[in-house]
Amino acid sequence: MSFTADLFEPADAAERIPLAAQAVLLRGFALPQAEQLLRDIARLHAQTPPRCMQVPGGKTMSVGISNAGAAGWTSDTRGYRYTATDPASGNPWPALPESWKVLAQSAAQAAGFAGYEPDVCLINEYPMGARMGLHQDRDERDLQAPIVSVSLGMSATFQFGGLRRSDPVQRVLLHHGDVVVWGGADRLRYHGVLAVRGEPHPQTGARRLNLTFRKAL
Ligand code: MD3
Ligand code: FE
Repeated sequence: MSFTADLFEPADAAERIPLAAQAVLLRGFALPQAEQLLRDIARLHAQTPPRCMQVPGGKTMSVGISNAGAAGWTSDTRGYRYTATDPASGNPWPALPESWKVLAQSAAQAAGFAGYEPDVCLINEYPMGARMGLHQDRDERDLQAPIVSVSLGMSATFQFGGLRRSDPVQRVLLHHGDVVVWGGADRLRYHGVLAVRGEPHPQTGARRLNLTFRKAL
């Protein structure tokens, strides 16, 4: 390949790191949009602030969750569900910004999933020390459609295992601007995030933010 061809390589041909048969890490894929995404998140958080939700066991999550889209993921002591409004305020969740949908669709396309139509985006906020225990995402109606995850701010160690909680886990460090796409059988892998630690990030301070796009309805 010539020198000029290298310089003008399309961004989505950048770094593709396979994690599993149908899961791929697109290193830095969202970097060009990162500052705009952070401005959008601040605007959405002003309408529906992130909240540490209770879970059926009675514990409270350390991750603050908000949502954008036609529905949002919520939890309380009675269980998990998607709701059209934020139970804390009664307000509808803000619309999924069109530019976010385009980003999720182009990442899905780059990972080999054509025709992706996400309708929901969870906005997870991890203050320093927050973590997410191993779990499966199975509250969505369509478990075939991929999940697209965008990491922003502080880096974190992502953990993914197999289809059983007891399966061995692999660890991968996710950085600002990284995108991961999970589809097919890999969509139901157990996964989680280790406690966020280290230096604050210049653009988010002592926080990590994560967007997960789903086709939930
Ligand atoms: C692998 N969020 O919101 S995103 C979640 O970084 C969640 O906030 C994590 O797990 C976060 O449910 C991880 C990456 C991710 C999302 C969904 C998956 C990985 C996945 C579904 C199946 C397998
Ligand atoms: Fe998850």
